[in-house]
Amino acid sequence: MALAKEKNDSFELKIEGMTCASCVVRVEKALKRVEGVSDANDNFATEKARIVTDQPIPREKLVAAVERVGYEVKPEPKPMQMDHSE
Ligand code: 9UX
Repeated sequence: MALAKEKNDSFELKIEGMTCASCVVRVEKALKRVEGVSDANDNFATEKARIVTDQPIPREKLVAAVERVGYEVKPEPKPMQMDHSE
């Protein structure tokens, strides 16, 4: 389940429980400490973290970093699945 990402690629993770500005700071710091992450910008309103990489990073590494500070990464929505819950 490696996230084979190119240099300077960016992508989003949905973070569970990131509900205030201090959460954002904690999660950003945790993500920026992961090897290969060059930048992380979180938004608690959308509960998303935008991560910029400078080398490929396994998704599990990012998930582990988020979990270490007390949050969870939501699973990616299945691409072809219709979702009427919103
Ligand atoms: Mo304040 Mo954010 O306890 O979880 S840091 S809501």
